[in-house]
Amino acid sequence: MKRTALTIALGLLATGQAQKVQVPVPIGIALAQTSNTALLGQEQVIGARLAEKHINAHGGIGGTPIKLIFQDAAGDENSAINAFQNLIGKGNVVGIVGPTLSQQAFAADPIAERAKVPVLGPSNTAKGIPQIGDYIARVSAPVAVVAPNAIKQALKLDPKIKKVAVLYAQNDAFSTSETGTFQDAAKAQGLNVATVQKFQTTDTDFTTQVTSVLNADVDLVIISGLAADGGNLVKQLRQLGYKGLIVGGNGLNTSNIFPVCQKYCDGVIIAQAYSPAQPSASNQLFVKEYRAQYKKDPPQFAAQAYAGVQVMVDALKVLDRQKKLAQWDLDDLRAALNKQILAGKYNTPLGELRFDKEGEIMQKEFYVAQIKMKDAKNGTFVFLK
Ligand code: 1QQ
Repeated sequence: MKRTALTIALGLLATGQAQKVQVPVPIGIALAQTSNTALLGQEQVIGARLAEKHINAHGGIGGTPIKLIFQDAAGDENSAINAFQNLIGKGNVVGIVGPTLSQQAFAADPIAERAKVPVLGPSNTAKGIPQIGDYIARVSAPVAVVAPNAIKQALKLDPKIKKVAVLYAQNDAFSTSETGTFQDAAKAQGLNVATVQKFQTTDTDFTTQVTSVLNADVDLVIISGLAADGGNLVKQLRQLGYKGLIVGGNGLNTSNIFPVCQKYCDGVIIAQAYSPAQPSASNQLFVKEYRAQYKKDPPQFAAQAYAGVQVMVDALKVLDRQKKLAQWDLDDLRAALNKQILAGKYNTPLGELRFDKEGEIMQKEFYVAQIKMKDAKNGTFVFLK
């Protein structure tokens, strides 16, 4: 009895006083606000901010508002690690939505895992993300279930496609994962993968790769890279004379590539884990609020970031009903939140979703869109499916 009391007292001395959850409830957002990756991250920041605004306008969590704490995770591993460390140690966040790239998630998620802070990946689609640890889940469906849809649509548009060229950024974890899926899917569709070309996300000149593609005389090109490199590759393919269909992967999935490939973006086919036409009540509200502010339909990355914040808040609402959040010890709440995220079912702009026991998203609907350019600057994603 005495011994137990002493052990507890020593424990408290060692750890300091248990920290309570702050009000407004801090949720960490570690996204690419700068660097080339901000072409993708900007849309996520918009989605997260819209979620915060919507949630706080509707009573927050049982009357307690939330506060998103932003740390720029840029496009590299070290920035993501620093962002995570700041959010966990200084921001006292209950959980983190981020980072933008899988390449960064493999480096930064283990920091959260060790600190027992739940992470929801808003756009980490490489194979193996939820398996990083018990505290890691994602609202971004993996390449394995999203990417093959684009090839199927390409074949619907042009059933005569036989030969394919595949290109990917070899220094990026998502791109290497996605190209594996693309190559398997192409072969499963009976296509001949005539050439596989590598590049770096930092490359700006793709003459060598494009020359190989043209020599292989293919009728479909499939690209796994990020926005700036991917956009430039599309542009150079067209400028050097490639005429066939182009499938772009998730890294090209933003209207922010329009200034890069301009009129040459026209026709690029990209699979989607989100559609503005998704009929859920949650999505209709999201679309309305997004349109009111930005005068266009919301893109996938904004919808996924919105869903990430929403899932965290929905799970926090359940815990708040057990005991008001401000009365929880922060460590206890982080652990309980992680369990609750995995236990719940959520109505989000992505439709109804839940998680398997590893934190993998279970999502029902997927789509494919094709870029239609009006002129060199303005274009839209037209949904084919
Ligand atoms: C990943 C991705 C990126 C293209 C999202 C921005 O899917 O890194 O996993």
